[in-house]
Amino acid sequence: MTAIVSNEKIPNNVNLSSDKRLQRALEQWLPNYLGWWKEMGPEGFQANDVYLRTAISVAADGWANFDYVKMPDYRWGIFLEPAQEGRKVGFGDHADELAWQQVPGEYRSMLQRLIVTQGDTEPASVEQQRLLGQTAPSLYDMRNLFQVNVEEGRHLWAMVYLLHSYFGSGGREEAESLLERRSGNPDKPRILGAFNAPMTDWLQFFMFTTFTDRDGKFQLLSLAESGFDPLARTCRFMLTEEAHHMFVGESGVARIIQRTCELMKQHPSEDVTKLGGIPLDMIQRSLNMWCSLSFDLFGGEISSNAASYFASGLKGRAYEQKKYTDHLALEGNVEIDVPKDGRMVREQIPLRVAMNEILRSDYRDDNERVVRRWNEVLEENEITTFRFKVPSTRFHRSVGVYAGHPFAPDGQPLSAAEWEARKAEFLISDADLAYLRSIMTASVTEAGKFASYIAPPRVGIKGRPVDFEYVRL
Ligand code: BYC
Ligand code: FE
Ligand code: FE
Repeated sequence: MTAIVSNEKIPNNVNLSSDKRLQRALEQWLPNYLGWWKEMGPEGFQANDVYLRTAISVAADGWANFDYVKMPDYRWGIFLEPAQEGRKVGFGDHADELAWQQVPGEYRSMLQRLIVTQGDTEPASVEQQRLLGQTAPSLYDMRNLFQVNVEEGRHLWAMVYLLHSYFGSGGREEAESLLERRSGNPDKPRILGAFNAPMTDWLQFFMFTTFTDRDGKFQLLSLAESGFDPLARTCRFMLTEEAHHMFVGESGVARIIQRTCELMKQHPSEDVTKLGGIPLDMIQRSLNMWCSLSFDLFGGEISSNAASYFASGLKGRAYEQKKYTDHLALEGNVEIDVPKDGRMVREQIPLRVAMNEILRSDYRDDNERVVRRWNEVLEENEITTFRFKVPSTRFHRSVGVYAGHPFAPDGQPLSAAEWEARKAEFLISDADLAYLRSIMTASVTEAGKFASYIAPPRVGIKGRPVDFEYVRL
């Protein structure tokens, strides 16, 4: 195992050329992947040069390679973190046994299902974002979108490598299906809810990369603990890419907030929509939408699936080794409020069955930190009349114990009639989306220029100036 990535047709650090059958199988999957990318990847920009980073090594400085690339020529590859000698299963019923280098037979279908679910989200997000290049607020932002897109494509490769290597013909079939489902298509939808939701504009894109990519962070953290070693190592490398996706989202929203504040100060009596800005309450409604859709991605609060994943050593908690001492989780409970007969009843959920809730709760804390930083932008601009808030995990849920029970963003129960009457106050509405479309009709293509609703970033990419030509049109 080396940290350096080979220069083969499929770049890799897994010594792919030593396994000719696997190499051939992946080389056969490659044109199908490229077919999918050309059909469902960024529409209209396949022939343009984009200033992208490509991984050339899994070492900490492995991201040093920045250059112009046409997206279909991006070197999608297979990169695993180096193996740790003698690594043990870190939790569950097999704790302290040697980590598995092959799929444990009894857990085959469970493990395959986890990998397929993870893999399915990656192309789904590319599909959701495929038209956004046509309305980018700047070349800098357009480049960031494409960087995220090619890396999500690589995440698909990461999961397809596992399916092809370890799951035989069943795995190969699943790898094909990953290219056949389509985000939002009622006949062949993507597996998880949020990955079928439309993403029609850049505010939704920045919220998605803030909140939904952050679900990616937490799911990858828990799979990085897996006793199935190839999965753990794959996910650890994916996490390095995920950090950039969340940066794109968080900084994108921060720049929109900054711009809104500037417009509010320049014209204190004006509605910012008259000036082409995005009102703070509209930003909050988009936050509420993507944060709640993303809470659903953690699954039910009470989940026997999650208990099985933990018991079998396949999926741990985030930072399982670093943060916990009891890796069996056979004792103790998590308390949650469950709606029953019109009121909330406090229930004790045994730890293993509550694993989804534990991960969601860590995720929620991370969201709180992000929203605090967005509020600092308001503070720096001396805006005292508004603060952003993370909605309650009860709010707008379609999965788990709160599904079908209306709650306000602060967690207060509502009647069905109150929900209907106030929905447009809580969640991004058709009217909001129509307004956003009206201020995002075309891309801003002059280097260094930015759309009316967003402030420029403080610095460019990899030492390049903000007015660098990040995409050659
Ligand atoms: N939508 O026991 P339950 C990323 C299903 S994001 C639709 O409550 P479980 C990325 C569930 O499948 C990270 N269905 O949940 C981000 C089950 O179905 P069955 C993606 C849902 O199984 C941005 C039933 O409901 N990675 O990487 O413990 C851009 C009851 O399930 C949903 C992963 O998700 C939903 N939201 O947990 C690009 C990791 N939630 O059995 C990429 C792998 C639940 O009744 N996946 N269901 O047919 C998992 O670990 C688990 O499958 C889940 C669900 C956490 C998603
Ligand atoms: Fe991803
Ligand atoms: Fe991502």
